[in-house]
Amino acid sequence: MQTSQFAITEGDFRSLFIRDVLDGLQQPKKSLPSKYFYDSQGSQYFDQICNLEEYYPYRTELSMLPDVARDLNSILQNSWEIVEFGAGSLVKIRLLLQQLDNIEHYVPIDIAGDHLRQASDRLQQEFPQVSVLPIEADFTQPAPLPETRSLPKLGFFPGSTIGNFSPEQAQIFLSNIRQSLGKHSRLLIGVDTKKDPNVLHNAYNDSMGVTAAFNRNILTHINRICDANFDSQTFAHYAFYNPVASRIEMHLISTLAQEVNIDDQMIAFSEGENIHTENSYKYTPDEFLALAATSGWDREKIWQDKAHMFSIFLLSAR
Ligand code: AVI
Repeated sequence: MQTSQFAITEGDFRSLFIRDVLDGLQQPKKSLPSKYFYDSQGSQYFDQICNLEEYYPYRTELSMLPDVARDLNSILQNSWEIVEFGAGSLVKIRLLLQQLDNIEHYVPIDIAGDHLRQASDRLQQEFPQVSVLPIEADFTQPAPLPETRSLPKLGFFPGSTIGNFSPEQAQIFLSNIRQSLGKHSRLLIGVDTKKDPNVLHNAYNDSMGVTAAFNRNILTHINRICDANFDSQTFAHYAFYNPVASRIEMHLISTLAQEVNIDDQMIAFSEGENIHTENSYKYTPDEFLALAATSGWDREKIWQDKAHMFSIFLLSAR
C-alpha cells in the first residue's frame, strides 16, 4: 500500500497542545478545544458513546448510508477520489465502498497516526481495487492532498463533526476544503438536525455516565501531554441545549476552589467555575444549506431518516 504522511513531530504536537490549553484557560471565560478529547482513551469513550441508546446521531447516520451509497453510485460517473476528514476507525467508508463502483483512491485524514495506518491496512485488504492513501494530519488545518492522477474529488465528512465548529469556523472550514478538493468536487456531509431539546439533552447526558467520562478525560489527556496535575474527579460534567445559540454546550465545573499546574504555569479555579469544553451545533436543512452556500457549496441532494433526526447532504462545488 502506498502511504502519504504529513505528520507533525511529537515535540511540535506538545508545544501546540500546551499553547492551546493555556490560551483557553487564561481567558476570563475558560475553554478548551474539543479536538483534545481524542487521545486513545477518549476515542474509546467516543466509540462507547456511539453505541449508547441515547446517542442517536451515529446509528441514525449509519442506517442511512447504504441508501445514500446506492443513490450516489448512479450520480458519480467515471473515476473518483474520496477524501475523508477525521476518518477515525474507517467504519462508515465501508458502507460507501461496498456500493460505489467508480472509486480509484481513498484518502483518509486523521491525527491518530498509528490507529489510522492499522485501519487503512485492513481496509486496503478488503477493497484491493481502491488505492488507500492515509494522511496523518489535523484535518481542521489545511493540508496538502497526495499527488495523485487528477481525479474529481468527493469530500466525506460524516458524523456531524461540522457541528463541533462554530458557524463562522464551519464556514471557513467548508471554504478551505472546497479550495483543496478543487473544481468539480462534491462533498457528502452528515449534519445533526434541530429536534426536541429533551432528546438532545439525553444524548449528551447518558444514564451510564460515558459522556461524563469522555468530557473529564480531556483533563487526563492534558495531564499526560502537558505535565499538568488536574484531579478530573473534582470537575463535574454539565451539558445542556442552548436554544438561542442552537447548540449543545458541554462544560466541566470545578466542585472546589483549586489551583492546577500546567507545564510551568498555574491556573486557579474558584468553586463552581466552568471550563467550556465543546459545542455541538444543530441545524435545520435550510440553515445548513445557507451556511454551505456562503462557502461555495450548492445543494445537490438531501437524505433524511424517517423521524428527521439526521440529515446527509450531497453538495457540489460552485
Ligand atoms: C464528534 N461529535 C460530532 C460528537 C457530537 O455529538 O458533537 C462528539 C460528542 N460529544 C459528546 N458526545 C459526543
